[in-house]
Amino acid sequence: MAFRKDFLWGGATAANQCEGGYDQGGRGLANVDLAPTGPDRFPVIAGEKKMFEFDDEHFYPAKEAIDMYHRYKEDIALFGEMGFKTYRLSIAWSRIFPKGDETEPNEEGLQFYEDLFKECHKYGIEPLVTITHFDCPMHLVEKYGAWRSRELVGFYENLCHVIFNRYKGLVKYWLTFNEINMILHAPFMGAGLYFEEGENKEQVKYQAAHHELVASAIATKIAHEVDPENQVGCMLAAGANYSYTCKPEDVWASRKADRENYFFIDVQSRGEYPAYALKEMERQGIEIRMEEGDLELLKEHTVDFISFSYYSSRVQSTDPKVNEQTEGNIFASIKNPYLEASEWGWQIDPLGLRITMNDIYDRYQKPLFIVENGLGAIDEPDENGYVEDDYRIDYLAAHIQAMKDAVELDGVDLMGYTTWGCIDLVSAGTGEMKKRYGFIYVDRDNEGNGTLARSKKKSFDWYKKVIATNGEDLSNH
Ligand code: P53
Repeated sequence: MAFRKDFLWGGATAANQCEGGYDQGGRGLANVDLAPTGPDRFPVIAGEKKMFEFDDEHFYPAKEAIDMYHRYKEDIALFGEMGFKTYRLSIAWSRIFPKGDETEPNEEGLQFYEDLFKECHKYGIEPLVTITHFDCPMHLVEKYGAWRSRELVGFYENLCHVIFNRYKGLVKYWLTFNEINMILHAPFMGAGLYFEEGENKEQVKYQAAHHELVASAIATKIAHEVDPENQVGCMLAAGANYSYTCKPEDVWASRKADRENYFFIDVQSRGEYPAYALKEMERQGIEIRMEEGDLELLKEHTVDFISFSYYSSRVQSTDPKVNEQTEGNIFASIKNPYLEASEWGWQIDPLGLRITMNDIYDRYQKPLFIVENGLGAIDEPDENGYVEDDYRIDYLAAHIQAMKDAVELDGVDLMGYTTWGCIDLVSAGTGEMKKRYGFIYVDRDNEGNGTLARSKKKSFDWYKKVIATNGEDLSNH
């Protein structure tokens, strides 16, 4: 048997992409609510276009999303039917602290997640909780400039105190920041950063990153103090960088691109700013303001496991003639001529998952957890909402096989696997509903029309079988 007996199979979602109910239960407004669909989405999530309130010209898909706020019981029952061992979800910070800087939490928000976690346990599903999945209360954005301000560390610490105590015994797996490296690529979505004219963006991003890294270490400390059973992970948007050729300059460029992302995990897992990053910051004139005790916190409270998302590998080249890019503006890279791509231009590379797992395991030697993987595709349901999604089954089977190889043939220690968007939800990159990842179809379109009814796709029963056989049977029949 390749996988551990207690291997954590499941699926993953994020609050802002599925809950909706953006103004219900006392919830405050968050950065993620204000990302519209359409051409303005990228400038907004990149912190280039200011959108601090809703306007009439745009559609904001997170407001209602797939209404999981009201339908979570039905959805968790379906996860239970598939045999999920775990369900990765995120807490919406602004449900617990609507403004972010209050001293007392919002009881209604706390109760909502308590009920949800209890619902999971009814089906033997262990919640895996992302403390922040791209969300930051808008009040913190407007009053403090979000994570550029040191004060956010204290507000995050309060949040952690409250949730670790309240959910003790209900939750034991925690992730501090979803795709912490996203701060470099989509800083408003990743960390609430909006840039003012003339600001040194790199300086702001790395200062904000320092605050998140310290906050992550403090969260790990508190989690362990509140309950020694708690296990805390970091979370990286992963995907190995390949060199386009064997030209040493290309190889070096791909190493540098890897380091840009590993930087965060180097701090969270090894507990120190890596030498290469200190040198690079020095060259770029970036100065990180630290407080006394920061370096000790980072060193003493490293993560228990490394989690990551994997959708694709990436390619680097130094040759200006090699410039054909993949689609997708957040993580665009050079096109790999050996790979096929999804309808959204994300290149499909199962072996790249095995390579990425080995890279990460070699580097940190801690248990790994794949907390996102999957295919965003256009589904065509029949009149009963059934989708024959063999393309999704093929994608997942190939990636699970690669992950099996990493475990069985390479000895990588893997705790679990949660596919992204186990139920169709709003795309983070584009805001579309049309880009679907789920085993469960949701009747809703890009403009917000539809009944929100849930129905099983072909992949539903397939994944159920994969889980029942602990990954031994990946066949599609
Ligand atoms: P969507 C880009 C590249 C890698 C991971 O993405 C990314 C993104 C954002 O587009 O984000 C993660 O929805 C993220 C999820 C997101 C998922 O990947 O654009 O953690 O919130 O939905 C898939 O297809």
